Amino acid sequence: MTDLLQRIADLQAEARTALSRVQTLAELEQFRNVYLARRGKIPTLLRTVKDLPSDERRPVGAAANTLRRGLEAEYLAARARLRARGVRPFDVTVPGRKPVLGHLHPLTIVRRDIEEVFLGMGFEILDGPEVEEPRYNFDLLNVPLEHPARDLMDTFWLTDGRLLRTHTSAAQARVMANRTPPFRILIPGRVFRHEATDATHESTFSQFEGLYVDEGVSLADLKGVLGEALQRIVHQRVDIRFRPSYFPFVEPGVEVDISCLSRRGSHRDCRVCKGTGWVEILGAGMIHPVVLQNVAVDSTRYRGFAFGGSIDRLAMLRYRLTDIRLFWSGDPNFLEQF
Ligand code: FA5
Repeated sequence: MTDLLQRIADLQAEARTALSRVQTLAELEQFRNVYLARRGKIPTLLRTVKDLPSDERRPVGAAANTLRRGLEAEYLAARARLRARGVRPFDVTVPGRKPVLGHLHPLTIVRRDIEEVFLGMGFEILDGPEVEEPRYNFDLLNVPLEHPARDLMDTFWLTDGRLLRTHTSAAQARVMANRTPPFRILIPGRVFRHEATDATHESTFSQFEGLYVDEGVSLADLKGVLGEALQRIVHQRVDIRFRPSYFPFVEPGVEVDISCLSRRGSHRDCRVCKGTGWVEILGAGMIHPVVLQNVAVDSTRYRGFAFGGSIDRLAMLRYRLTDIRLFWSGDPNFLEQF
């Protein structure tokens, strides 16, 4: 037993000498590895205590434990000392650290630009709720319950019978019901569709809805206003194409495409225009007389046009992006580029 107690005393002397030579935190860690870590000399010694005859176990175990606790305390004190030494006094001549500044999301930049362009054309900017009643999303827009056009959209339904609006057109009836013509209104906002995503489709995206109601408004006004506005929003010369289309709340209806900007020359493998050279940006048309009657606008006197476009797709064209899903990816490498 005296042999073992002597070994413990020797180990203590050895460890103290080693600790007194430590100059840096790295050396201190080395010390801990040699003496105190799980495979270090002291825990290894402690593990042998259980194999000793019972009368030796207690005194040897007590001595080894006292050694371990003492060295651990010395190790912690040495660590605190070395760390404190690493702290330099405050140096007023060191250049300050530049704080990272936040910035607007690209969709916000483009939404504000769209608002700016339409404000310049005499439009008023309004808002509508994202959680909507089917009445505004469908019924008042001439899309009754059993109408197959409801299948045109995949809807996120809430358990209380309401829904996440599938288009900003949901706000049309809300705002028109509270106005007397003439009026020009723009309603930007988020919309939600329960559909598979790809390079040009998201389940959450942003639209801007426009309404222009006055006496004598015609399809020519629609073409003029949209043609001018889109050029200004995309910030460059683009070709614009109007195609006949169908929406139950307009008659006639059109879809508007912009020439694809994501590639110069060949669009053969382009994910944005899928080889066609055109990107669909919005749906539009002359407001259906039934919709005007639904909101108590005299459809014999007033006519109007409406349009609903994708802010995300305009932003894709503006910044030449090839995947709409980047906007909501939350990827800082993407967002820092704006
Ligand atoms: C509508 O949402 C109609 N409310 C537009 C409208 C308003 C027509 C007023 C007539 C009068 P549509 O589902 O086609 O229509 O969507 C409008 C535009 O949003 C499309 O042209 C397209 O550019 C964009 N879009 C449609 N689905 C998605 C999607 N999943 N992700 C991103 N953009 C989309």
